Amino acid sequence: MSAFFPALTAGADPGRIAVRCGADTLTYGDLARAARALADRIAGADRVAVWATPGAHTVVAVVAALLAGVPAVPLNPRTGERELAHVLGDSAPSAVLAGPDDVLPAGLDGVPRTDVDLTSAGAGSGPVPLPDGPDDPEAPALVVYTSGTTGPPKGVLLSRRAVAASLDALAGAWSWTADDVLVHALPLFHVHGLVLGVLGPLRRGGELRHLGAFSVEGVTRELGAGGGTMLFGVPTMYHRLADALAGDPALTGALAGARLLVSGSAALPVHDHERITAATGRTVVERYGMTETLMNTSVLPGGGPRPGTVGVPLAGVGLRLVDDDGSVLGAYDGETVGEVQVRGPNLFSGYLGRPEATAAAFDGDWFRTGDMAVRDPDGAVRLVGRRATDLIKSGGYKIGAGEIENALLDHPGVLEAAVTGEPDPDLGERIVAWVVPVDPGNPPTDAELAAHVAEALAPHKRPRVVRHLDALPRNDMGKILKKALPGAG
Ligand code: MCA
Ligand code: AMP
Repeated sequence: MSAFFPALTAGADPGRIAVRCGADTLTYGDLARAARALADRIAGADRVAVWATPGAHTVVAVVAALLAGVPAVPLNPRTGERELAHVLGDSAPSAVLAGPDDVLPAGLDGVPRTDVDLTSAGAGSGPVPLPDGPDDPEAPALVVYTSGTTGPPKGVLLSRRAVAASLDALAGAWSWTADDVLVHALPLFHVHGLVLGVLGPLRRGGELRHLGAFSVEGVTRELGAGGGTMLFGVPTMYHRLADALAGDPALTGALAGARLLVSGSAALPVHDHERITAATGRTVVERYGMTETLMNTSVLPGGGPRPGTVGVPLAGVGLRLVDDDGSVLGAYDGETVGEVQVRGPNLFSGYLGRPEATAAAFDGDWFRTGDMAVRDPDGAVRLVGRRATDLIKSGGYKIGAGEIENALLDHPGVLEAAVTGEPDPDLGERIVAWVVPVDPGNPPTDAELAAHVAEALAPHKRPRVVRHLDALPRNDMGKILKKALPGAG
């Protein structure tokens, strides 16, 4: 019996498709058998890392960890050396779960490997007795790493309660059921792709089609003839779909035929909303969330298009706007700006090993999101900016300027470095590195600096633009004045 995944239980139809990723197809019966076998092998571990490639092995690994009650730490399979060392040192997993063909980097040499065996899926057809993890809903299910403004990423502890509450609130808002076939190509080491995109359909008893990598053709195929009913994506993906719509009737038909198109992780520009609606007649529904809070708000499907807003608080979520002086703002006037604070069963349990950072993130039981917003007269939340300018959202990934600056300063050719984000039509924001070279006559090339950051941290954190300066603008105290960078601010 699994209360977390009712569709994996003995009474549910084991022949129903749970997951299709590339060549791998798993029914609920297959998934139950493969996850059960793996859960038995990891039972009793304190924590396991998951080499989160975009495929069926990751799905089985995370389901097994939930069944065994062992917190899972998803790892970006493209993570660079420095970031991987940090995550492993911080989370101390007792094993790493990986596909049998995955080649793991040297940084994982000290962590025992457990292969995820999909073939155990085929070893039977009867009902599988399943463990259901701990009874305690507060037990951690996942530790997901997220960037802050300074320093290395922090591990966000997500309980079984938070994951279940957020998924069930979304199911209510979106009428998400076992009949839905969810299509997406999101990475499986962040909340969007893993919690919403994998645990979401499995908790409903529906189907997941993961594309492996995003492509217009893949979306067209799986949403169209493939029978997909829902699409999840970040704005960069919807921007690329909007670009492709004009000459592509098959894509137009596929999007028009979907029951629900959902965008999140960053703002979808109104222009892209409009292009998609004009071509397909469908409105893209935006929802607003955060690693620490899971999902907070959503536009309600069928309520009319609301480009530029992220909708209303989901069931169980308390949301308020707070002024700089700490006073609560009650105006629903579409003008009064305050920081978004949220509370509810969707919230995380704390940052792993960082009680001070956890305490600083809360005002009583309200979590300070750092997002600035207004409320429209109908209660819809309109995000207007972020409190911290040192957080960059690129391709839907949250990236701290400080972590890139530290990586750049490790390069022998870099004397000083500052990192900013600037608007980008495809990525939302692109990462710009401002660099003072050690030797102005022989500065490191842009490609060298991009590769250096990609190898230390992750490819999506690499600077897309490098600008050379003789010196960084600083105030009397020596602090870098990013707003004084040429053309910035
Ligand atoms: C290029 N590449 C490199 C380098 N240059 N690799 C190493 N070193 C270099 N110097 C490689 C990349 O690894 C990649 O390989 C390819 O070149 C293209 O890279 P890039 O241009 O960075 O990526 P892209 O193809 O443009 O990706 C766009 C994307 C991606 C698909 C939209 O940004 C994406 O998946 N975003 C999703 C982010 C997300 O899920 N955020 C959720 C967190 P290859 O082609 O082989 O891959 S937010 C969240 O969870 C909250 C709760 C929420 O609200 O959702
Ligand atoms: P992350 O910490 O990576 O989970 O990213 C969370 C942040 O993404 C939020 O604090 C917001 O700034 C941003 N975000 C998520 N969804 C949306 C959305 N629909 N519109 C605008 N920003 C969003």
